[in-house]
Amino acid sequence: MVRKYLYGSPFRTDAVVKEIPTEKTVPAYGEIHTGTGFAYTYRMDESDRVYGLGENVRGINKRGFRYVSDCSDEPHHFEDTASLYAAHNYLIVTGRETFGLFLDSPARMTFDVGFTSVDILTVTCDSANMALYVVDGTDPQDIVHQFRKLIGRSYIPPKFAFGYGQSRWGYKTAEDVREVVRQHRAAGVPLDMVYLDIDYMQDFKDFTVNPHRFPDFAAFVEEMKQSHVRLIPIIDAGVKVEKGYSVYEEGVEKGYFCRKQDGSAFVAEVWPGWVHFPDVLNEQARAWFGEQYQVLLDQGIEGFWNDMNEPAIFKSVEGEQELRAEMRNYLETESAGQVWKIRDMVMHLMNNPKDYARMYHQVQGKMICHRDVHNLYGYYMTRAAGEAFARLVPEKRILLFSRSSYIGMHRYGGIWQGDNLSWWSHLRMNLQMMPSLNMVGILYTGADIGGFGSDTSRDLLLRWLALGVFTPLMRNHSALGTRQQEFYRFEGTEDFRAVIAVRYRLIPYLYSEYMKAALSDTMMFRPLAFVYPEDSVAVETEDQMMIGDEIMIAPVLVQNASGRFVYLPERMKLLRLTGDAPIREEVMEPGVHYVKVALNEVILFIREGRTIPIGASAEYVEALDPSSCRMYGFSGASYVWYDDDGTGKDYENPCHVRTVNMP
Ligand code: MIG
Repeated sequence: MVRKYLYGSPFRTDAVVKEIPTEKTVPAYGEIHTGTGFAYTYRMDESDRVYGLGENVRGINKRGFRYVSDCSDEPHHFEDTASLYAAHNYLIVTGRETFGLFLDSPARMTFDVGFTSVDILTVTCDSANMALYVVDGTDPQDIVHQFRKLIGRSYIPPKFAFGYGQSRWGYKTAEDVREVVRQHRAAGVPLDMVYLDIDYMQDFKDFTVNPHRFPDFAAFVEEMKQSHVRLIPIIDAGVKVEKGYSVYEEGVEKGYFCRKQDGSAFVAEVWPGWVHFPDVLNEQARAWFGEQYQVLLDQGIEGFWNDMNEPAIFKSVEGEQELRAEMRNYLETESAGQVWKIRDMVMHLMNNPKDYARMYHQVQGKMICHRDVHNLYGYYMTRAAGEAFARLVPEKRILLFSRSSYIGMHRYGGIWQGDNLSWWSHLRMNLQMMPSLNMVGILYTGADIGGFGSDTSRDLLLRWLALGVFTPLMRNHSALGTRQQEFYRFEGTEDFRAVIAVRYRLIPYLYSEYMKAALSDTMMFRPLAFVYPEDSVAVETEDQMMIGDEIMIAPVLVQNASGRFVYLPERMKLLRLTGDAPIREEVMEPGVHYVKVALNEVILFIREGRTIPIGASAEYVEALDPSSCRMYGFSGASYVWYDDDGTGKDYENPCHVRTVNMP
């Protein structure tokens, strides 16, 4: 049961797809205060656990810390970074009482989950206008299910998107890309996608391709397809200000860029230099921006990643002017030594709230200050693309994922988990974010494998790949200037092949579980706490994960470990997979076990009474042979197996589902 409460006149975010009547009474749980802002307070019982908040730092149980929804470009986030790239204002409280909360406002919001005061949960929002949804249900999984029905079906990517992708900020030319493909094919390492980062563009102009680096782009896209590799270009939020550049000129002419309050252009600097931001909150502008993707679709492109859409700003014209003035003032009045002041001035040029307050949208004839709707920008940019694809290529699934997001965006695309670092703690965070993202409908997701910033190491990359084997988005990506981390940069490349090939052996199961989760509004990645709520050890186990109804994973998350302790809440069968080698199996009793895990090995646990299909690997998704699948697990068990051609949209067709028994 979902109930809706309205305070003031909230901005219509389109997070929710189901119209439900507004309640006249007050919510059953917690208290609400409105004034200049909005505040929700709930007194937590000692036994209460709090889940949700999607893309965020720390554990799966969010209790004991505070988090802020304020979409931010945070390439150096730490354990205490309050805001990442997304705003997912959704919580589940479970314990004495069990309920879900969705606070639908695009304004900045703070979640103090027993941080200031251990048993008080407070959500405060800068704006007093709020649509609040309260979900009653029997348990967290039921609450997620009802919430997911409220916000609509999750995005479904093409099947090739379940393959392995190689990316790096720094691939510049067609030859760079060819080399990546050659290396993978030569070593027999599966590969389905190579990502194009900003250097493929002409001067970082969206929807252009540098003709010197890619002399005949369409032919190159086709050449790659002959090698069964899709190119996935990046699109940035900012459109370069440049006379003669059609996207810029058309946007200006039609008034489709964000402006300042006085109607003049809002100008900011990002990679292309000075840019305008398309006003994706405006319906016409959104349709127009979405149609720009056609240029690349026409050249054979079948997938995109949308970047810098918080939107990230290096500086604005006004910010630069202010800095100059402050600098002059500082140099004239301050004595030397306080260098940090200058540093701070420069730092605050980037992603400055003052700039977000200067920027305006035109929504249904009304000027809306960007500051008040900031958290929607990434969602709406990605929505622009998703809506356009539905019009331009209605029969086709296009791969699409975004950096920034808000609840509702899961209907149009997935996300990657932003600029992480090559840290073991970020490997753990990747795992722990998965179920929280599933709670808000984001199923197609994964993190930059190996870590984006800083230098990775061989064992970190192998362990990260072994987790990435299970995440729908499996992409190795890294930043310019960091250690190169394609598998072939390391010794013992056969170990990498052994791990990545396992992904392809598991695609029949992973794709099936993804599709079932999407089609039935359920989670693919489930915390042990949701599956074994009566088991007090399972409830606190956050470094293992359930995937679908059948398996549990327990990735190695620390350096120099030859294995790890694994907690089994029930009897399970351990499977050890190394490339195409015969799978080694062992039934294990409930309790704690130390399990050795070699660097070239992927382990998983099948629950008692369950079975899953595992096939032979292949060099790319389309070469997978369903007839190579065998059922693994417990004899007599049956599995509901979803499969389709991975391109069409007739998901509901019953011919895609069959029940298979383990002999
Ligand atoms: O300011 O396009 O998160 O994946 O490689 C950095 C360059 C801009 C940020 C993205 C990252 C990408 C990078 N981008």
